[in-house]
Amino acid sequence: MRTIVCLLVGAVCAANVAAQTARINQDESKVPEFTLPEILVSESGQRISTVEEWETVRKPEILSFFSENVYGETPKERIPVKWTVLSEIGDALDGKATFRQVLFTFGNPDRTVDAILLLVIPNKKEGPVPAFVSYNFNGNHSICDDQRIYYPPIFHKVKAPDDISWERGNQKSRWNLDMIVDAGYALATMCYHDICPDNPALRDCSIASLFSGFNRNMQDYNEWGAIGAWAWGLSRIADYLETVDEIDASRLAVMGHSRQGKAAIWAGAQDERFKVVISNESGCTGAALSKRVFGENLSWITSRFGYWFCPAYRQYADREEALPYDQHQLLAVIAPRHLYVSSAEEDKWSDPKGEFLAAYHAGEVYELYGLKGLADSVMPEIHHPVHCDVAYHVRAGKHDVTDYDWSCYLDYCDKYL
Ligand code: GTR
Repeated sequence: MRTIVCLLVGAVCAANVAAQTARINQDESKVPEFTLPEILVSESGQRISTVEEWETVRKPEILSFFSENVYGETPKERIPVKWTVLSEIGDALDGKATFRQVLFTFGNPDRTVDAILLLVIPNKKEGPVPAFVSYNFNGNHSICDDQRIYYPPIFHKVKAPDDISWERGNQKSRWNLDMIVDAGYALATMCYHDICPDNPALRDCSIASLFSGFNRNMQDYNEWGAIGAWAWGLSRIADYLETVDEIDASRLAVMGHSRQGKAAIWAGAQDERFKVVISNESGCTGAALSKRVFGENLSWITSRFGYWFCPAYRQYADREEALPYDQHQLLAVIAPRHLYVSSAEEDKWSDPKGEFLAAYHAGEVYELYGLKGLADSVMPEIHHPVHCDVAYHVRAGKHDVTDYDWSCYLDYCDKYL
């Protein structure tokens, strides 16, 4: 009997997935006609033509839409944090770098959440260095082979027993530490599950649980989801970096891949300490325009990953045409700080063209500041990065972070950070 029920449930789930997959469009000729919401016209119809109008009228409107309807409101309450240096490894990367591992203990003694930051600092430097702030997916120990890197505190709760991607060094191809350090940059990285496990059943272990009025089941319309919590955590890393002598905290770049690209954009939109915001293939509800309904769409993302967003966001599932805002407006909020959007040719799920177009249209606000957006509305060719104040590249290959991506980010940061 039990087997039959399981089989039936399995068949229904598979049918649902198949039905949803069928609704995923990856054919450019089937992109619906749409009008892109105006960046420079306010809700009351006022045309925005100065930086002052932008900053006082339009930018706050855009930020409130995204916080009330998409990612949820970031609580203002201050959560106490204690930083404890766990280890200092001066001879990392063949003596080129220092690895400092810092335990962040959030909360009060009766209820805490732990996270470990790995700070990679170049040993050769003349003064404080700029830093990339970026989460890793599978633990600090997955970004390089060094045996001395600790596993994340949340490790045993989130790791599936047979998941080899959690092995030491397993994700090192995404983190060319030599390249970053040789270019004179530090890297501050943390496992994103430490801040908020990417599993709604573990919401009790996330930093969200430390705030007063914590709601385990996320019933409030505007309550922040996991992306909001991850973005909050990126800002807490920035708080710490402001106290580190070797880091120039006026030169921080926040970078994220995929779901972490979404979090990096949301963090960059809210926290002006991030001077460069880099979205690596962030796709749906990241850099890509939702109204194109190409690749991952709102029905899919809110049913699979509803807990990333506030409950209000579901009202737009299958109703992209009803969205009063789109992602180009969120990207524009980052101006006049620097913005880099990148795509991978084979990553249709993330809609490379939609990512490019959002970055292109965000340029309107950069121009208001006298800066340069992407000049051409036609996507550049593969491996032809465009580095204006807004930057974009598309590379060959799949959804991933590669040395090519990093080399482009480093070139861009050398110029603008
Ligand atoms: C996918 C999800 C995307 C993207 C990606 C990732 O399954 O549909 O929105 O975030 O995961 O984070 O790797």
